[in-house]
Amino acid sequence: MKQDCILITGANGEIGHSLITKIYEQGNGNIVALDLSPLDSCLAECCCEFIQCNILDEAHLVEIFQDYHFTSIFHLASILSTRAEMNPLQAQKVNVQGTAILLELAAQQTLQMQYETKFIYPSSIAVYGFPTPEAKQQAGKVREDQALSPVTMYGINKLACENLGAYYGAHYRLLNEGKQAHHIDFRAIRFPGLISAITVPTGGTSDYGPEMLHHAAQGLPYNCFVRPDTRLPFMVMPDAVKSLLTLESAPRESLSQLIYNVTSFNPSAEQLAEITINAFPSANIHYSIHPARQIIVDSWPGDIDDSAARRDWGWTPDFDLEQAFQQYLIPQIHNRYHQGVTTVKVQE
Ligand code: AKB
Repeated sequence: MKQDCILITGANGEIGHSLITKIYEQGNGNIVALDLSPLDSCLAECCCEFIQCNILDEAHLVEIFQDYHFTSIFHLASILSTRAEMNPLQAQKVNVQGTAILLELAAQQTLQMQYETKFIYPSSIAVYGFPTPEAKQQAGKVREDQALSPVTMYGINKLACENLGAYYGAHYRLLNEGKQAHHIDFRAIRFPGLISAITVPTGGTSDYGPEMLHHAAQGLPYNCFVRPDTRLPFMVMPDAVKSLLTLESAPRESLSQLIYNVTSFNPSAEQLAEITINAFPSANIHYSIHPARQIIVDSWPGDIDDSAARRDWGWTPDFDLEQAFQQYLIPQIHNRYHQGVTTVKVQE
């Protein structure tokens, strides 16, 4: 009899850190964590097994699925937007091929166990694409079905994986009889930029938000790579984890779609700098615009409409802009650096 477990890929990444900790705190230690690099020591006690594995190593993944029955899969492993532009082909392999392999294994498992495996997928605002800052400005809050013309490899990959997930959820092996039995329960969230007190991202393009704050807290100067008026939706990590777990536990009948926007607040880079300087008055923030990264954020929406998530599964963030900084980010970041705790720099 196989053990029932939750599978988390990309376990060492930003979302992985907080998601694993939260699931463990809720009393579930049956987590199988997967990552390319060795698991961060602080996460080891939260998992029943850590497996160092490349998401493209299909044979290894098949073996893993032989040992466990995964009730839910949180597929977090991916190469973020800035890094993906540096090696688009590799990004396409990891982001799309890696997801396709995992979806296929989830479908096979569903067939064997006669239990619809839940596949929870973090997508991104990168699936949207506006040709100019003016078009972005005019669009206002963007719904899930609007402006789906991404300009980055990462955005294209995320959109492709949403479609793959929808395929495995509803149409997989159209020509097979009894195809119903193969279908997985695919659910995706389009995340805005994420800010954590515990980890600092690398390889993304919304990274200027968290980088600015963490640099200031450590007394380091920061050169923001986007214009002061640049606006993106953001969310703090506890709300990101809350959204994943709430969507995972929502009854299937209440979900009218497979892919949902979620958001909390959408400050300009200048507003983020002001809040940071108020919290850390010696902060030394300047602007040194990176033209290509500016094009990427200019193509992403300034705000997104998350009313479908609010309606269907009761989504509501715990932190607005003020609460995010005053109740979570500033106190926790301040304490961590004062106690000499090193913040974990993660790839994605
Ligand atoms: C990135 O900047 O690539 C990510 C994202 C917005 O998905 N943080």
